[in-house]
Amino acid sequence: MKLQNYLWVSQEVQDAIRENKPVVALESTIISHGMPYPQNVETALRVEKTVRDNGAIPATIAILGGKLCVGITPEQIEYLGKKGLKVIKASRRDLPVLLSRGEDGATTVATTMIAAAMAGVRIFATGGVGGVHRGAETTMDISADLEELAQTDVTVICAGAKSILDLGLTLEYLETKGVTVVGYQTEELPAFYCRKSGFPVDYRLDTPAEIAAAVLVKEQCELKGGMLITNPIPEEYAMPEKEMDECIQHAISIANEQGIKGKNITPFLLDRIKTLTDGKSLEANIKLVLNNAKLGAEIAIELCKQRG
Ligand code: PSU
Ligand code: MN
Repeated sequence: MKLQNYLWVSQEVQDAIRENKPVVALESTIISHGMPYPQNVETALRVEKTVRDNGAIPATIAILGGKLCVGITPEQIEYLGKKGLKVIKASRRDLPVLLSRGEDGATTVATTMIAAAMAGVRIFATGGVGGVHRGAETTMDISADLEELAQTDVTVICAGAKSILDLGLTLEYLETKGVTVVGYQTEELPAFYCRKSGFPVDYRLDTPAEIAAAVLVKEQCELKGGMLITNPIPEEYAMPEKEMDECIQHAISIANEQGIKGKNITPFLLDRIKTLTDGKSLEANIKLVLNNAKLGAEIAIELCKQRG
């Protein structure tokens, strides 16, 4: 199959998939564009360790030399982290040209899902997913992550969506596309830095086993598309809602003034929010990613058990 020309899967991940062992996919845009160096590399390695400590195998995904690589090395993580914003942030539309030219790219949620699905990895943990941006009724800025959730069979564990997005419209979009939004031990969609958003999720599920059971049904019925598991940031690391709202508003107005658009908007806002919160948002971001990695491992383990 020609696909093999464009897909590379580490031996460890290949063996795990064949033997029905738990694997958790991890993205690389969060490394290159989501956090500054060196915290980005430290976090990516800690996330991998968290997955392992909880009994699963991590598979960090990136595009290197024109291949979708599933299960990259710590050296490759360091390379992407150091290069930072100079790496191309690669969503679905970037794949044809990057792969044909043999280039590198950091995978977003969308492209990480694509590569994970190609490799047979069904569980993916990250920080936040893209969504419908505020003002999308005029800008049409809707992340390709949502379309990917509509069509690619990978379950994504995240801490909800940041209120740099229009959370209500994001939920409506997901509903239209048939994507189940689960709250892990919560009825309310978490808002990334904060545990609450005021918007209800579709279903509250309280254990990794219940989540795995739902994932398994999707697999067995061959229902296409992903599922979104939203996991609130641990109480002790959550940021005050009012302060966050103000920061986000402020960051968005700076972005508008400077005319930041398209794929640059999310990295720009993350960086601004970090400055406006004195680095506290970065600390919260790291903690919630680690928390998601743990839940991802637990769900992956349950899924393997239930597959039998
Ligand atoms: N949200 C975050 N951190 C991130 C991203 C989103 O808190 O790093 C990244 C993810 O890789 C996500 C992408 O898939 O941004 C969405 O970008 P866009 O809205 O341009 O599709
Ligand atoms: Mn966008």
